[in-house]
Amino acid sequence: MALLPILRYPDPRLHTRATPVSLFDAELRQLVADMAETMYEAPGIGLAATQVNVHKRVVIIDISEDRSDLRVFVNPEIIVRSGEQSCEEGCLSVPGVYETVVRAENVTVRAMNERGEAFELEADGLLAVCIQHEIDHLDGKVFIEYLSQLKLGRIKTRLAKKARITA
Ligand code: GNR
Ligand code: NI
Repeated sequence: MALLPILRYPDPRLHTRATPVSLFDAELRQLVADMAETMYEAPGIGLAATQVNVHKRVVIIDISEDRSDLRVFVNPEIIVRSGEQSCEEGCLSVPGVYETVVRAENVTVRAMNERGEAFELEADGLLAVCIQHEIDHLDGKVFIEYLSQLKLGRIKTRLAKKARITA
């Protein structure tokens, strides 16, 4: 197991479009194990491989209170979406920034687990938000890019100042 470094916005590598997984091998299972360790340590409720600079379509999510319900989504695709919800989101790649994003309330996702077995899952609420947030990462999109140009500009300025202090 290993903790992986998490890319921070505005790292341009966060805008990479991840490629589908075709090999369900030991290397993939090691990636999932390392991502889980990294997510739990952060701590976060989701992590996309993009955030640890691996540009494969792999997402993990655990929204349970006691961190006992790890879900793995390889090559995830949203096949049905409906409704609308607003959620204050955060992101391990944009630490300290929390902003409301409007997304679908219900999604049906089709994916595979780390052994290559296909499944479908219907989700709502926070799980649905998280699935959409993570698949966005695989497509190179970070949640703050849904905000107005004005808000995004202010966040960029704030992050640049913080980066100068911590550098
Ligand atoms: O830990 C996380 N919390 C969170 C809260 C609201 C909406 C989405 C998220 S995902 C985030 C972890 C992360 O950055 N995943 O990409
Ligand atoms: Ni994120």
